[in-house]
Amino acid sequence: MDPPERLGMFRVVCLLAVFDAVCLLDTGMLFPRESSSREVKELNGLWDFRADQSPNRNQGFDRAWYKSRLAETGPVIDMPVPASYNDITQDPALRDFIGWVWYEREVVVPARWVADGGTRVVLRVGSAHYYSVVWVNGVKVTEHDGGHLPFEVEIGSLIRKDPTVPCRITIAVNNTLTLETLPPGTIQHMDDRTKYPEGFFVQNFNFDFFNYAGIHRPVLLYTTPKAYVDDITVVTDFLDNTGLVKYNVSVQGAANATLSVTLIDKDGRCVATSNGPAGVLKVVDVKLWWPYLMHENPGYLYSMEVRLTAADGKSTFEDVYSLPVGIRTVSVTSTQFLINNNFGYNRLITDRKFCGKSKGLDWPLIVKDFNLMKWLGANSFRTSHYPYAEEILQMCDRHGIVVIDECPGVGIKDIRSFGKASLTHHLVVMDELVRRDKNHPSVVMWSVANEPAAEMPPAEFYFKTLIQHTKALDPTRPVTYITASNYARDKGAPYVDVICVNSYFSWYHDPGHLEVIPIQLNTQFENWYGKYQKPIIQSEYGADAVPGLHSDPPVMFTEEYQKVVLQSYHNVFDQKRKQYVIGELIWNFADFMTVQGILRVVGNKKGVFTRQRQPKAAAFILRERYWRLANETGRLPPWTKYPCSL
Ligand code: BDP
Repeated sequence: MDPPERLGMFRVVCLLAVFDAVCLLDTGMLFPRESSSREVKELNGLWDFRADQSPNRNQGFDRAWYKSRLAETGPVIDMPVPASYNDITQDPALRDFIGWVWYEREVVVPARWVADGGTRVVLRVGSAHYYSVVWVNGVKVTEHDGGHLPFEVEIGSLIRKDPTVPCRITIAVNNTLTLETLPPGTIQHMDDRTKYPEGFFVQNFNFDFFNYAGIHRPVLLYTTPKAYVDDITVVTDFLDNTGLVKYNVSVQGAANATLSVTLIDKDGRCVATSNGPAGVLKVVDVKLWWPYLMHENPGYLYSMEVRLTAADGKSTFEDVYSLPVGIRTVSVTSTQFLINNNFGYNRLITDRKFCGKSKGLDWPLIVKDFNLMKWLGANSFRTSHYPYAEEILQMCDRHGIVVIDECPGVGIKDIRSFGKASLTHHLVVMDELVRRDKNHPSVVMWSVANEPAAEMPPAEFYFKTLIQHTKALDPTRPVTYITASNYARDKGAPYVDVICVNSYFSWYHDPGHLEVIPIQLNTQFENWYGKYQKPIIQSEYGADAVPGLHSDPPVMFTEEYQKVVLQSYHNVFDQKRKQYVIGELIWNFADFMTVQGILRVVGNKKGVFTRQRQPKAAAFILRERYWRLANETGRLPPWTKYPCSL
């Protein structure tokens, strides 16, 4: 039975239409997968690398380093891809480098890719921070603005020009942040020669993590036929025990293509079929996608196989793409967040950064972090403060980890970053984010920013536009931003679906006074709910703890203090989760690196795990709590009861 308060505001719209066409991007960005018609060649490994240390950082462009091998125009070092370059050497100048760095690699392209003019060869960069320009054999092929989302370009005709030449890929990446980048920043030149050396400048920004840079996610070549599946959008629903998968497929390279769509379950059985570019697949006895610890079989995925056939008079093309699909619904009421019409209290939410030594995609670390999350009994996280790799979202789909997908809108504090150019770029970033992540069942909400200066007058127009645009892009998911503003002055809050609020009582406010937490946290919740009547997530709370520092009674920076802060917050959550508090996200999953400053001792120490992923005392408090909350649902089979053997 549907609960009466299920207004289903997102569901209703989603039955009417698969996402609206307000997106300004004209192509899809499907994750590159191998199939009978597609091949993938990873270009990960060692690339040649040089940072442009010239005073204006422009020598590489002035001397056209892309025109010949990088090693011919100066010294190069080995640089792993994917990885941040900052911590790879012992050189502080490279760690703190600001400006253009150059990567280059030669690739052997399979002869049949070159020979077959009916094959598209696509060069794809998973992400490079921040601005990238790409050349193939000295010819500029694309550029991309933004540090955490993929971009790609077709290079088939270029490599066919002279098949005897190896394919030389050059990528220049600039990590400079300006008032109009996302996140924003400013460059400050220090011209007082009595204090600073010639040419001294710094990058300023208002966020609390090291501005790691470089090619952070896989670079690869993949093929498709000339006529191909360019994009797929799925929206899912269910009625009783029938699942509904509404789909839309867009095709490029053929005016007329035949499409057949098959939905296959985990055992390889075909459960539904359809034809044509749009339709609804009906799945009898549906197995819904459930979050971890909300069901005994979480993260159930079907596979949707899209098969395209097209002819251009001379040749016939066949393309096959398989998309994992989880069937679930998401809806929000004034007090609840429902997945499949069930209120699970988004409890167990924790927060984390998949960020060890750098920001580069790191499989051992990712798998370790998923194991730690499951050990804790956590079932979700926020991608603070930028989109994570698609590979991580795929893990979330499979393991039933619920995600608030956050764009890189962090540190928007300067009034000049609320201008037209910033907003235009922010809208494009949301387009790119939704285009990339729209089909992940794990993604249940979009977050357009973290702690912007939402009290400033331009914030109202800025966030109204941004949130309405995101809702039009995807009417099936709620939209939020993470606030630290005062409830009475927050200009964007009327437009969000869920209030997400960060607070650090007894840390940044009243440091050392643990006794203020109950009253201040209560007041925080009453004020926000009283004003907006929307469900609330505590999207950050915590305290720094230097591992191994102890004190009883607790003092700041000890493991005991961190424990008591968390416990004091939890006591209030336990009252408020009976009303309208729908989730709790500790800050942070693991310690992480920041810029150097008087508030940070080798990085931010609010992790409940160290950077090496060892638990602090607080991790055991969370584990106890998360499993207890999970058990309270009464929905778990006995073998998951805590304490359990994992
Ligand atoms: C919050 C920010 C987060 C910081 C945290 C802190 O959202 O990025 O790391 O404060 O200071 O306000 O630890």
